[in-house]
This record gives sequence, C-alpha cells and structure tokens, in this order.
Amino acid sequence: MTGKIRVQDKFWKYYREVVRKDMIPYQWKVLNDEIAIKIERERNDDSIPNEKSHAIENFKIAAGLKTGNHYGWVFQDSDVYKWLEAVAYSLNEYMDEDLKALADSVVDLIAAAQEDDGYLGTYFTIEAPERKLKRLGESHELYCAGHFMEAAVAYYEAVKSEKVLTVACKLADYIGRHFGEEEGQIHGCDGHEEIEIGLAKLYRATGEAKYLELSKYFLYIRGTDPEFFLRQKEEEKESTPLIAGLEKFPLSYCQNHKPLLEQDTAEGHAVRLVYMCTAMADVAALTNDEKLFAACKKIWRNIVDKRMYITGGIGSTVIGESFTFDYDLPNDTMYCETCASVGLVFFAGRMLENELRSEYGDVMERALYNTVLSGMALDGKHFFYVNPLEAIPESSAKDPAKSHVKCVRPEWLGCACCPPNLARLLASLEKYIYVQREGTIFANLFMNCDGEFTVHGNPVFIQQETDYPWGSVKNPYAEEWQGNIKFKINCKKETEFTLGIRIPNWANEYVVRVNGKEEAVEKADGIVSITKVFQNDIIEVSLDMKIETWNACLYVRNDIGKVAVSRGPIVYCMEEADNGKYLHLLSIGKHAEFTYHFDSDLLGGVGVIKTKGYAHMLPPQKELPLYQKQREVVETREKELMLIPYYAWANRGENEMQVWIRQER
Ligand code: FUB
Ligand code: ZN
Repeated sequence: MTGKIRVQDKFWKYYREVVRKDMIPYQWKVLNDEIAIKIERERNDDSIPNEKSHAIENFKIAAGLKTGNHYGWVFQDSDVYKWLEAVAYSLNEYMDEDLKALADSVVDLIAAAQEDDGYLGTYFTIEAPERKLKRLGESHELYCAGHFMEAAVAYYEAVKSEKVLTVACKLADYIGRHFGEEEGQIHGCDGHEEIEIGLAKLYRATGEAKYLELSKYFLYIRGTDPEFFLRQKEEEKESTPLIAGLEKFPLSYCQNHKPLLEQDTAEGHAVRLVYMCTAMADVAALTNDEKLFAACKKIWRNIVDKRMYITGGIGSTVIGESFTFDYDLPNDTMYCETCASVGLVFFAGRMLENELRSEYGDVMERALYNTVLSGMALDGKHFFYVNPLEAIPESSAKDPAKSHVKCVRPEWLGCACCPPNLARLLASLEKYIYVQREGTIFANLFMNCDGEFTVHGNPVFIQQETDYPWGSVKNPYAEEWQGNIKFKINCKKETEFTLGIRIPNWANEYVVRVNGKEEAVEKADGIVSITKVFQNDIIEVSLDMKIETWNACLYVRNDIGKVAVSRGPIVYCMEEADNGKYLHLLSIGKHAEFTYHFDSDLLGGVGVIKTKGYAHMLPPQKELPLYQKQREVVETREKELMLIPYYAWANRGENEMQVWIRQER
C-alpha cells in the first residue's frame, strides 16, 4: 500500500458498501448461528460439515466461557479472523463505533481463547491438545495463525489496538519457539501456506526481524523434506485423520514435492500455491532476495501463460482443488475457486512491489473484475465457491462429477473460506490502486479516488477521475475512446517525480495528454511514464475500450472454434435469461459486429453487448434420433445474442451460462 487513498468510485463503492452494510453484519450472524439459512456443501461429499458455522461458539468454548465440543473444520477459526480483517479495513474507511466495539469484543474473545504459552487454535484446545503441531499436513494450525496475524495487523492499523498485536506476537513467538533449525524444534511447515504472509505483515507492523526470518524459514523449508507430512502422520499415535482424504493427494498438493527455488510450474492446490507465491514475492521484496523473486517469476509465467482462465480463474480440477497441466482449461468441470483468484490478486500485488510491469496489474484486474466479483451475488448474501465458465443446471444436478459447479450462489458454504476472503479484499482495495517506489508513483488500478503521497519529503495529492470500467456513456459516437482516466495532481511545493500509468493489455491504442496537450509517450513494460516537476497538473489517458473477441491458444482443446468477448477489463458471457435455453446451439458470426450500451436497470447497472449471431433451430418434434447421417440442411437462423458481464451471472435464478461461444467459420 502506498500513500493514503480514499475510494469514491461508484462501481467499487457499491461493492464496498455491500461488504460494510450487508456482508459484514450477515457474516457475523452466520458465525454466531443466528440466522436461518441453508448452508450448502461445496460439492457432494458427506464429510463436509454443513449444519452450522459454530465459529464464535468454538472460541467461547476454548476460552472456557461455555462448555461443549468444537464443530466444523479444523480451520474454522480462520472464518472469524477473515471477518475481523474485513472489519478492520471497513473501519479504516468508515469508523462505525458499534462495529468497533463488536470487533473489540471479538479480540477479547480470541485473547481469552489463547493459551498461556501463546498457542491459539480452538480445535486443538478443545478436542485434541495432545495432537498440537503433530499432523501439520492436515492441521491448518499455522494457516489459522497466519490469518490471525493478518487480521491483527489490519485491526491494529485501523484502531491502534495494542491488545490484538500482543496476542499476535505471543502466537508468533510460540511458533518461533517450536519451529526452526535447532534441535528439539520442528523442521517443517504447514500443509497450507498462509503463516508466511501473516509473519511478513507482523514484521512490517512491529519491525521485529525475527518474524521476517520465520516467514523466510517456512518458505525455504517447504519441499526440502517431501516426506515430512507423511512421517509426522506415521509418528503420531492417534490415527484419526484431521481432514479425511488429504492423504490421497500427491506431494505437490501442498507444493512440498521439491524446494521452492526448483518449482517452475504451478502445481497442486491452487489457493495454497498462490498464497505461497504471495509470500515468496513479499519476502523477496523485503529481503532483496533475487533468487526468490526469479522463482516467483517462473511460477507466474506458468500460471499466466498456460494455466489461467480468461476470467482470471485458476485451478482446473475439483480433485484437490488443483492445477492440472499446461493448457488444460475445461470450462464446465474446472474449479476456479474464489479464494484462488483472491490469492492471485495478492500475488500480483506483491509482484508489483518487486518490479513495475503492467502485466501484474493486468492479471490483477482480470481476476478482480471477473472471478473475484463473480464470487458474490449482487445482494452480498450469496456466494460462489467455484466459478464456472460454462454451466448447465441439469448437468450440475445430475452429473456427480459436476456437483461443485453450482448455478445459483448458496447462502453460505460448508467450507466458508471464500466469502470472508472476498470481503477482506474488497474492503482493502485501496491498497492495490497505486504503488510508490522512490520517485515514482505508479497508477495500477483505475477508479475514482483521492490519494495523498509523500515524495522527496513533499506532500503530493492525486485525485483520480475515471469512467472505468464502463467507459463514458455520454458520447455514443466515441465508443472506441471511452476509457478515460484523469489524474489531477496537486503539490504544495514543486516536486519532481514520475507518474507511471498502466496501459492495460486489452487497450490497442492510448492517448496521453499533459495539461491538455497530447503527447507521444512510448510504453515501457506496458507503462507510460511522465517525469516532470509537478505542481498543479492534469495528466489524462484515454484507452481504446472497444469490444474484443478472443481466441484461446491452439493448445487449449476446450476452446477451439470458440470466442470469448470482453470490453475493457470485463469479460462477458451469455446467459439463458437473455438468450433462451440450449446456449450450445448459438454461435457468433466470424465478422460479427457488436453494439454496446449501458443498462442502468439491469443487474444493478451493467454494460450490455449485443451482436447478430446464429441459432441452430430445434425441429418441432421433441424426440430426435441421437445420431443421423449428416443432415443436408441444419436450419440455422439469425438471432440477436445478448451478453452481460460474467461477474453478474446467476443473479436472476438458475440458468445456463457460457463464456466461450462457438464461432461460425
Ligand atoms: O484449506 C483451507 C481452505 O479451504 C482452502 O484455502 C480452500 O481451498 C478450502 O479447501
Ligand atoms: Zn475459498
């Protein structure tokens, strides 16, 4: 995060207010089991706990305030931590004293649940104290600790709560005593990366180098002893698994198959992988570790060039919620977990801390406007865990292999990792708008906001005004030049610096104006840079925001002969609600022309794309032979196709959806 940024953007304000006014109170009720909702399993698997959340109750029991048993996943605590983190960010924007008082009481409760030696983890405190740190492949103890540290730092920064930071340091010190190179310590890490991120944040907040060292330790030990998790499990007297089924996954599931500097492809569980990469990039920036950054770049390249969906989703299979292999991007069985795209945003953000290149912002933007946003319904009370690019309700209902592909967002999920993850990201979006490095302020995301920076000791104020992501609707004749971004710069004293502006990869052309005068500014690494002595200046960038059709690489078997449509940062899709059932019968013409308009009455206000396409006509009789000799004539008629932003699908009941559309040859 750079400077002090306040978001005023209409598009994002809507979501941030939904988080503050709807999601946070709603999630609080869910965590307390105070709301009658249907908690759905994210896939057909009877072992997924879905009766209730019980997350706050678990803390009360661990604190000795109530009696009873722990309920839920071993990582149920992390739902509370992510809620607290989202609350902290939302208090930064709007100080709500009642919410602060509630959050303070949660901090008190967490502190009460912490054991005297610093251990914090309700499952193990309540149910299995003898199993602490004995089965790290499944236990998520350090994963939860990492989430608490992130929440603690956010809450400390928001309200200056010393108490929350003390609890976090006590926990980190407990972990520091138990893990490390010394004899008697555990030489290993957690099966789910996250502690590495939490510790790096704790280091930033406290300046204590030991936390950064510990984060680095956990990164570098991964994969050096691939049998560690298995050995721990065999050594443990207790044989009941903490999470059944994890043992069937390969070592790469936890990125434990080889040392991290040797990992050059994105393997295993997608959320774990991007959390690991986030921490790698973070620690690389904090310690100037070039080898570590080079390792980040290898994995980044593999994700972005070969394993990422056009929507910024990652994870091609439900089995292990994992990556599979290069160019394997099925649209209807994929995983694309919301958390994985949230993690991709974090990873991209940390890459920018190391190196200013527009592609990091491009990927961040792709994930954010598409898969991250699609994780939540417009009401902020229904959530997708899995974000398909093609969905057919009957198929999801009747094909057991697609039970994870939901066509309507559930009210809550048995594994509730995604909703609070989304909330904490949306509530902290201002952290990703700018990156400041020495004498450069880099504008990475575009939204209406104010920013206060200090450059060479001087205060610099930048007001960003933009019609992003839709483009201005005022001038229908200038459609191709609608992505306008204006930076109004105000410095009390003349200050020399560079304003770098990301030119998104979807923009074929751009125009830069400095104080009203067009200037030819070349891009370098996808960035235009204006270096000057600033005082009262206006820098404007216009991006050509025309509708694009995209083909996937020829190795992507699933998308051959198909196109995806985007405009600006937003990927579009066809939905049954607008186009009728059997979307597979529809196609787009080779040289299709598109029209765009903004419909303020649809889905809370969205850009709509229309084009003249084609529809194979079903004959009037319902029963058709399954196979027949090639039909001389397949009756195909012209049909107007309507496309809406992908993120907004499934807000009008259960229906078919398709991102990749067949194209007529
Ligand atoms: O294991 C903790 C979280 O639950 C993961 O990040 C998600 O993928 C889900 O499996
Ligand atoms: Zn998730």
